[in-house]
Amino acid sequence: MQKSPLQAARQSYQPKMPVALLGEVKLKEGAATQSVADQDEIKKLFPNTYGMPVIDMEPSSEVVRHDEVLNVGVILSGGQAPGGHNVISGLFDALKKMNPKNKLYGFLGGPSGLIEGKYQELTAEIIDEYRNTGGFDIIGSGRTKLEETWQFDNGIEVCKKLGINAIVIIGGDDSNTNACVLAEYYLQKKCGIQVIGCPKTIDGDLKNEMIETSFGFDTACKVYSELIGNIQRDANSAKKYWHFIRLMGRSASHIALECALQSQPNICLISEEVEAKNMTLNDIVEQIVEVIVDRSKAGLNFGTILIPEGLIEFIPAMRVLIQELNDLLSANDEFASLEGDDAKREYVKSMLTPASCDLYRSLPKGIARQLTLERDPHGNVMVSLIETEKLLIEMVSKRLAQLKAEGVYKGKFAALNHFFGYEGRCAIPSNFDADYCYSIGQTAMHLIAAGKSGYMALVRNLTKPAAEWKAGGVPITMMMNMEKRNGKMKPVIQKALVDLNGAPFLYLKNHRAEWADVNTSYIYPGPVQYYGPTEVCDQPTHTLKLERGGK
Ligand code: FBP
Repeated sequence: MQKSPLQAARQSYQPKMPVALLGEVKLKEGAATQSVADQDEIKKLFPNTYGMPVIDMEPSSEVVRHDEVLNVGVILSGGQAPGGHNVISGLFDALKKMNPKNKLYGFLGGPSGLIEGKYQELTAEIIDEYRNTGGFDIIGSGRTKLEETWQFDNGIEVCKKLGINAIVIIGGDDSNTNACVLAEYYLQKKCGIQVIGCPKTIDGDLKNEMIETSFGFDTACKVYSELIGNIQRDANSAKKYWHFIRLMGRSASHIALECALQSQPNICLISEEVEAKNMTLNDIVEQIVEVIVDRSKAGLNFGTILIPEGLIEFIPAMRVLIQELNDLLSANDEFASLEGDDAKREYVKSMLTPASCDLYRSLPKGIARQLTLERDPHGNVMVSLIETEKLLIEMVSKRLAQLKAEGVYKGKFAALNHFFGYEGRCAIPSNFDADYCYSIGQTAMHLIAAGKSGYMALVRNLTKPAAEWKAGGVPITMMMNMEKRNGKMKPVIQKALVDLNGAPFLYLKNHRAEWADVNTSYIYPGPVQYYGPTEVCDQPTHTLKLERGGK
């Protein structure tokens, strides 16, 4: 593989690790745990993995021999996130250090690789090619949902054939839910296959009292913030466009919020606030228009607006519509068999409640169609395909034309739309993500060596230097609750949305009037830096720092 000078240099970067993982490790178990909600149901569904203790890892002076050969299978699941390759290299290094005869197998193309027996042994030569690189291309990823008994049983057969003792699933909330279901089944079957999860997702919504952040969020937000900063500098130079920038992140607005903290745009919408204030689409438009009109009075016909990709789901009336569409479209062969957009539109209109039907009809046809696109295998609306930024431009533009006719607005409105998502998901991991992921991989291996299953590898204390990070394990059942998916109640890991009482949102709330103002407050973060002073290269996100009491 040909490499750029930076790629070549990154290959020899040695990730920093918590002191506890540098030598021999001993595990310390805490008190029994319980799920975050719906304790009775979760306990009933997970009799073997419910209530397990949180685990802390500590340095040990006792040398442990690992004579027994351990084979591990690893799966990358869901959307790409910078650092996945480092989780695998951390896992590989710890596995080989324990016993060079141990083997690591990568299941190809996500969870389906396990079910279909598609795998590749990951050798030192392969791993070395991928150290500190972005992407999931070492083995590929996929979104197959592991939920059927035949899938689990196929997995047992494949693992038996390869002598695999443990599977590591690197994924987001849905994939780690899969990991837990699989762990439970394998314990119940007493088949001797452990399952460990690792917290991945750029969305930043896999976090809770134990998991401080998911990996990939740091790098992705830094990449988007660089781009937003560049756009802001262009806007401030040319002074002629309003930039409507939609940011990935699914339901949660963590990415938009973090990018706002890094770049200080004129407006940043937060879906969770929209819902809490029961705002309509028109309320959102009015909020944007107010800032545009005010700035135009000072001759400033330009600015930046950040829009979380999940916004539409948080507008209460829209949420009802989406819920109705989810229920209507799940496994609906009649809808699937209809030919052409018009027939589908008529069918949908005939099945919705009157209020949802009115709303559906009021939407531009393109957006209405995007709302009925196929859900992902976990039942989620694919919000990355809904062009909310274009919808807002259209509505804002109409409203400004009205205000112009009334003589209230005298400015000039020209808008450009952007969507940042795929640009950041496979970036070369920041030092933070490179270090964090490598440590997660090592931690996962220590959990396996200790015979644990149904745990997520845990690395915390992340605003401190890496040497002071703490490693351990958290039972996945501890993060679970019951939610409606594809029309049925299912046990799933509870997603973390933006906390409107949390320090990151309060920081935005306290500063946004100033950022919208005519005095430019833009920050231009510039590109991710890998080599140089710690304060430039090794900083965690503003979200993490604010949540942990600093900034
Ligand atoms: P994960 O939850 O799998 O990490 O998803 C990350 C994500 O990038 C979301 O932000 C986005 O909505 C989605 O994946 C896009 O999915 P796809 O890659 O299938 O287009």
